[in-house]
Amino acid sequence: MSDLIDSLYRGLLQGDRRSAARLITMIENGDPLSIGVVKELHRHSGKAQIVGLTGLPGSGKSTLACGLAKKYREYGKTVGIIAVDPTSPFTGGALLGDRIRMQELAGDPGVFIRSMGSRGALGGLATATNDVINILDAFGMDVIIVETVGAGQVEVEIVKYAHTCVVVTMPGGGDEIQAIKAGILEIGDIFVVNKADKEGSSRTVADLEMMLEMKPGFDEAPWKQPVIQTVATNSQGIDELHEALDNHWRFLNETGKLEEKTSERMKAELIEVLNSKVSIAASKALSEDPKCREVLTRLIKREIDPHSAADQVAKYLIKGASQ
Ligand SMILES: Nc1nc2c(ncn2[C@@H]2O[C@H](COP(=O)(O)OP(=O)(O)OP(=O)(O)O)[C@@H](O)[C@H]2O)c(=O)[nH]1
Ligand SMILES: [Mg+2]
Repeated sequence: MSDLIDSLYRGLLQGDRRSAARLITMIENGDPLSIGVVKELHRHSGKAQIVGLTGLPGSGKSTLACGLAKKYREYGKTVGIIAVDPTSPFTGGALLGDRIRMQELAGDPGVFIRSMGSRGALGGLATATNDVINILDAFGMDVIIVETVGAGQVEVEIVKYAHTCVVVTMPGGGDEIQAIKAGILEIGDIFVVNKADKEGSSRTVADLEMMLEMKPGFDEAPWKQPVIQTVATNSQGIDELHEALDNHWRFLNETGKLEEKTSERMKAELIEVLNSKVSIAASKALSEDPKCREVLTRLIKREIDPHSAADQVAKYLIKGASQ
């Protein structure tokens, strides 16, 4: 191990926040050295409860994350919050609003907050987020909340494999519900209707409950997804949300589902890393390896189709990797 890696590794395990922050920045910037530390830290992770928090833009996810963090602190638990924003650059003002809002938690050594964008990360945002989750886990955070806007595939993918996925919506006609129905209804373990101070909140709750009950297999399902009303700005409903999260964690532990979830999570993480490695290796081979270039040339001349070409390139890659 290089000196830098060694000192970051030790620092992080000893609870040094600066080491954690520096390492996360290295990951964000795609610094290959960071992978060395991530590898070493892996065996120290696997203890945290990972909570995904996703839903409509502006529905109050960050405010809820702060409220939850405060609640967990009352119970003596340490909390990491990762706010993933694929559109924002890494450095500078990523989620400035969140930062200001989260400032009141900032002085607490039991809370670690980070915003992440996608620029520079090796292997994409999902892989970088997984690395940061593992780092905060090894750093000793009991609960790690990962906030993403549930708008795109990547963001949904990131929280899909959390131990508990919380889907946040807010009152306002039926459109919001339609929007979440598309994909994230499937992944929610707990639903939150935030901004319950606004008109139409009970209606939104009723719509959601009806939608959940209509899902095939609802009656036999061992976990019934609760729908919780909150007003994040004045901490209303945070107790209930905290309790629902604890209940779900207990449910996972008592039914053996935790192992199932964890293996799904690790598999998804492995596939993410494999995808990016294969894609990097394939791009490199297609520009450097004469045999792969030949395949590409034949593809361009339409002597071969893309599927067969991919099979051939994959064969060369596997041969190369096993040598
Ligand atoms: N009236 C009301 N406003 C709220 C409530 N919760 C949050 N807000 C406000 O809604 C706005 C958005 O809140 P955020 O917590 O940033 O929402 P978000 O879902 O994290 O937003 P993005 O990350 O941008 O998708 C802020 O101005 C909050 O103060 C609530 O319960 N009631
Ligand atoms: Mg936010």
